[in-house]
Amino acid sequence: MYPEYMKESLNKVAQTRNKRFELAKSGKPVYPPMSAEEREKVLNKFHPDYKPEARRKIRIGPNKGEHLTTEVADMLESHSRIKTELFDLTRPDYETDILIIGGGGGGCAAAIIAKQNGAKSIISTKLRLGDANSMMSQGGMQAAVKPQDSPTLHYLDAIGGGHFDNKPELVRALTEDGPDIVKWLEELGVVWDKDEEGSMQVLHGGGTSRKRMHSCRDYTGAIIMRTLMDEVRNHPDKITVLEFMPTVELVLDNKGRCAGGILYNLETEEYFTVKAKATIIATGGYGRLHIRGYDTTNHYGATGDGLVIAYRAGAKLLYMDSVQYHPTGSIFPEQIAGFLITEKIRGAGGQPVNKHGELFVFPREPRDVESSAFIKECLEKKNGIETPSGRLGIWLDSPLIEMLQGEGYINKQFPAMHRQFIRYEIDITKEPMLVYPSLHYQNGGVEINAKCETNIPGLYVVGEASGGAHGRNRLMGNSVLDYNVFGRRAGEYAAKYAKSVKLGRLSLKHVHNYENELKKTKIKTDRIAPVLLPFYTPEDVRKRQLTAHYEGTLR
Ligand code: MEZ
Repeated sequence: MYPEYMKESLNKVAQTRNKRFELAKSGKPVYPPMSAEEREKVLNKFHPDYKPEARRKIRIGPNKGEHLTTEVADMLESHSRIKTELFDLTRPDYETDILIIGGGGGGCAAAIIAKQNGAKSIISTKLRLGDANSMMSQGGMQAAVKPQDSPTLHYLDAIGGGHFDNKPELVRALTEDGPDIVKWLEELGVVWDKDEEGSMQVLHGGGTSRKRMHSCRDYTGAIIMRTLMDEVRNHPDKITVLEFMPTVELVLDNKGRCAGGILYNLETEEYFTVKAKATIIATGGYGRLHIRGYDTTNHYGATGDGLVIAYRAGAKLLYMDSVQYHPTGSIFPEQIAGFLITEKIRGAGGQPVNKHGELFVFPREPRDVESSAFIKECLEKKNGIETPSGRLGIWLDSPLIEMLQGEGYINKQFPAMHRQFIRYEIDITKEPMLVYPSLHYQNGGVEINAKCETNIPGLYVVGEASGGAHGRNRLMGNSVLDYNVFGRRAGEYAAKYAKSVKLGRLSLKHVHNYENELKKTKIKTDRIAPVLLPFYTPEDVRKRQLTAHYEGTLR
């Protein structure tokens, strides 16, 4: 229930609703989209990435000298969790064709396709299979399947949204594989939203020129993830899943090829060695680093682990200076601060309005621009709504959707969101939600090509852990597509590579060298990474993770 003092502002939103409804219904633009110059201006002044302290030079490793997001540079300039001299790599605990690091959508898609290509894999996952951002995506997946659309138009939208910084070959792979992914997922068991004639239901997202967002109500990620997990679990002879066993370092061979990893059992505190002909990193992003102190929409395990181990092994990173803030994270009730309020709400006609009930921005600008406009409205224009703890937010007018799409639409299309707010005595069919930008996505990552190969032979990266497909700003629904497209590609190419490679002597020399580089550069830090768990993990659990560096035992 909203506090009494918000009622005056809520009344203003209700008073302007009819007029906003008439305009939206007329088909005329409800608010003019910004020009390129206006976008640039609002980004420069208000986007968190553009603050001088948001980036700093990294002093070691393959990207040495480049400016990275400050928290990412701090995480990369860190000590390993392991003492390399303790490991006997001549007798690995496991041997397999492919080690897949990460049990989210990308990892599962890779394992399924690797199996079809005759390869056995081990999935090493920090939490349970499916505990990932893939499970949490709500609004949908972009793919150009309609007659008025095409992969070329999808390509142009993605490139424009990414500020023309995207790697063209990756955008091409993303958009051209899109229609196939819709079909593949449906064949595996995903039940897409369809209209009464049985055609795919599609909606707009921010920055899209055509409606191409495919959804499963507002739990698209959960449906896709569960389907992929079922498929993985159906093949225990070919896919082994090791839960609560994150990979904490990669292993290379004497020719610099990736040859597996060191896994750490979070429950028993034992280390295990895995020898693999090829390795795929699918560890997702870093939202739980809470860059610039922002709340996050991300899963508890999103601590950027894959970036650290790849970087220490010599993998080059791309666009690690760019963070995505989703415009509509929940800001009230404060128990769910940061939670995702899907962009599908705006795709269905929901509007962001200020404390006077005024629409102040085109509702579907690309995410970085929309977020910056919200921050400006709150901080510069002083038109935000204050929460009881002094945070500021913008109304997201959901009752307007019921007027535009018909009564019952919210309950049908957003059942999870509807229920979520009912718990706090807020009925979003009648009252708006209060939102503010929330850290949502890591735009950059390990540099890959369209086969998901990195600069380290035998190391493949997919999904949010990779960089380049989305340039410096991803559009909605392209990440669900991304982990499916590149997960499948990595599974195929890694399986083919695994058939021909003959590994040499295994080594952790790169970890040792990295420690030496820290010393030589006089970097003094007590940071240990991969981080594995966020900093607010309960003290007793956290302490165990930190001391594992010294106390972890070998099997
Ligand atoms: O692609 C996303 O980030 C997504 C689908 C999020 C959402 O707003 O629902």
